[in-house]
Amino acid sequence: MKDPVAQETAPERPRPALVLRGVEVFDGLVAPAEQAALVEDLRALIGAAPLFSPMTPDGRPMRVRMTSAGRYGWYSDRRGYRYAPKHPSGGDWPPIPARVLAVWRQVTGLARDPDCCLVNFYGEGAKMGMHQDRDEADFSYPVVSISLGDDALFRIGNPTRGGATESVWLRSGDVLVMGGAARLVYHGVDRIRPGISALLARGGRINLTLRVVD
Ligand SMILES: O=C(O)CCC(=O)C(=O)O
Repeated sequence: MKDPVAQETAPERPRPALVLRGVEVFDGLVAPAEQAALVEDLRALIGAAPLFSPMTPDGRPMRVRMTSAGRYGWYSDRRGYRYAPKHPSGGDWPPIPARVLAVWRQVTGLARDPDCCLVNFYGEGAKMGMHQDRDEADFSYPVVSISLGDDALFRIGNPTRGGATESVWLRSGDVLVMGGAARLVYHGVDRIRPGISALLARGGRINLTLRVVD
């Protein structure tokens, strides 16, 4: 028998504005005032766990600067890509801000919270090559990504490398979910459109990527 109270109180999952190759895009899900509050949360987060430029396993510095929050942070050096329990300075990663967790819960409806919030900072000229997110133990959990600041041209490919791709411009406040059959699609950021947004005082783009790790 249906529980009428549960029906009335269950939060409604928003509808994506666009589904591209199974990747859901929620346009402007984070309202401007909430984006500004998130930037304040991130200012404190980056104060506690400063941005750094990881090395790729073949020894090149990544163009995107990064830090993380949560039980794990994402890290890369000559030893490869992996999750690390500590910031490279040796300190703990700060907790994931409540406002960020609220977005995860809204779009996933999951009781399980993410273990890692990767913070990617894109200055002018920064980009991220096509890759799969596959360092996590259980691919049944989606990946959720929040865009803040300047626009980014996000490219979506296939579950295997190569083949045709399609792109979408992500704007400040957009939220993207890669789940189900789209959990392992190759994706990347070709470029940002600098100076489009006034959200970040010195310009640029911040992307928050949320994942369940283990
Ligand atoms: O910046 C983005 O929108 C994507 C980030 C991403 O793909 C990643 O961190 O793995």
